Amino acid sequence: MPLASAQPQSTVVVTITPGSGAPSGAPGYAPDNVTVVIGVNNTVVWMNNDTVAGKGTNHTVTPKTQSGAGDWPAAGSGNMLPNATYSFTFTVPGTYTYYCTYHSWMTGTVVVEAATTSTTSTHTTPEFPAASLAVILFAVVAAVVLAASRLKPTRDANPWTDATRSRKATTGS
Ligand SMILES: [Cu+2]
Repeated sequence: MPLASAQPQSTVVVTITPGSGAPSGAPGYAPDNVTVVIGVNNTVVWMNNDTVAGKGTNHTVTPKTQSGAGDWPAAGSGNMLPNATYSFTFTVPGTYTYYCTYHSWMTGTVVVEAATTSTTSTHTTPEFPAASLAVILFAVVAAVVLAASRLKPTRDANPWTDATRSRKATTGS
């Protein structure tokens, strides 16, 4: 079981194309070259779509070379009947090549790249607090403005102020 952080968010689909059982159908895998990123799309699904005229052809997805500490089991897919699917989740960065044991002209490559930390943590996290901070700031300013405008007429209509003003006027004359 791979680590939780190595779990992909999406899969990459490689199709075994109709007619790939003949040399003219090379390389037979479409796309025959894929690059995946661990934690993003590091599960590759191969689909045997070679079902021409309802009969179809068996194929395999068999590891040929793996760089570094590649952990792709040598058996690969084993025999794949028409419409069969096979998937493998790559958890070790490196370059992997594979082929079909029945048809030597069928070859493909998977390049596995290490997880980039910026995609999950550095990029998305700061944007949310910044946005909510702006909303909070706007709400505070709006509340202060609203409160100030409500206080004003109340102070003007204060009877105490009016009384003081009229008393002053009386003593003045
Ligand atoms: Cu084949």
